Amino acid sequence: MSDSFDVTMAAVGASETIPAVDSMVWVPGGTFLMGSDRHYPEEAPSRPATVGGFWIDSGPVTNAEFARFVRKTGHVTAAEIAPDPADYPGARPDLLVPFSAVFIPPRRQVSLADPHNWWTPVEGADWRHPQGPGSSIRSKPDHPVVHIAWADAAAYASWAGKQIPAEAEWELAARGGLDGTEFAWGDELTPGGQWMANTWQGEFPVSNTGEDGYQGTSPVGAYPANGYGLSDMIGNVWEWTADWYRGRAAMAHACCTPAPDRGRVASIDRNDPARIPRKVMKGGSHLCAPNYCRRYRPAARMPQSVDTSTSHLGFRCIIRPA
Ligand SMILES: [Ca+2]
Ligand SMILES: [Cu+2]
Repeated sequence: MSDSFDVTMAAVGASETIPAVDSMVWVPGGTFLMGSDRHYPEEAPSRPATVGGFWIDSGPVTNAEFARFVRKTGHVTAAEIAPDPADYPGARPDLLVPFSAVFIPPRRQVSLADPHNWWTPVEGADWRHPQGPGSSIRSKPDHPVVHIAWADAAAYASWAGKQIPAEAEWELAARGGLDGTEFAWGDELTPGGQWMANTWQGEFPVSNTGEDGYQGTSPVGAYPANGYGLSDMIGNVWEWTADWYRGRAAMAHACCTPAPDRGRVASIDRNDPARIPRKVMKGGSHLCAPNYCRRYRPAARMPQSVDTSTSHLGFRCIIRPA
């Protein structure tokens, strides 16, 4: 991608701060069919959307890339900071500690109606300790960074001279040039029996067979790239987009997400959590399972509170031409 490299440099003019800029890919703009009428209500209606062309990271930001950002800037992520009581009226003080939401599989089958059955707020879980204290990313430099709240993704993007994609940009990129198909690679989940993305096989949330090769996150690029040469748009980790979530109030059912947001966890009354605005996240994750959450598709979308970080949510960046 040598020409995108050159133009990218001209567009931002700060080459030494851009990690892995040569791994960005040009996505031609155009009009495409966004959303789907065949799945969950929050994806409907399908409608034409038009976006301009842009460069996009060929994969989600990895642990190694995020580590470089933290080394250079001293950035401290939201998951490492105790929530400010002023932001969470009615919160129990003992719950206002640094934490992040970790997927912990229940030992027995549980009600699928309550995501608290598998999302656990873990004190000390953060991007360096994805499963909590004692865990590490030492063997995962090429895995997508996780436990990233909106502000962390935005800070990284701004440091890199990039932006977080709008939902329409993200979805156009994910479709890889295939307009109107179910998946990023066509209309079959496993063409020729091949797994095309890191999702969940088995009965969520108890049995994770790892038939696709990975039970948790996977190295970026472990699965075939889409038609634009983009890796892991689908599965592995959800990705932040810049759009505020405006959808129907009720979704089809709770998915593998939303993870409990900080306000909801900390609030004494779970029905009256702190009102934290929500952004759209896209792509599904390694937790999306056919029996529960078929969100391993470009059209799929979920709201996520901006203050919330989880073990299956990361991000990638774009650059819009000047
Ligand atoms: Ca998997
Ligand atoms: Cu899911």
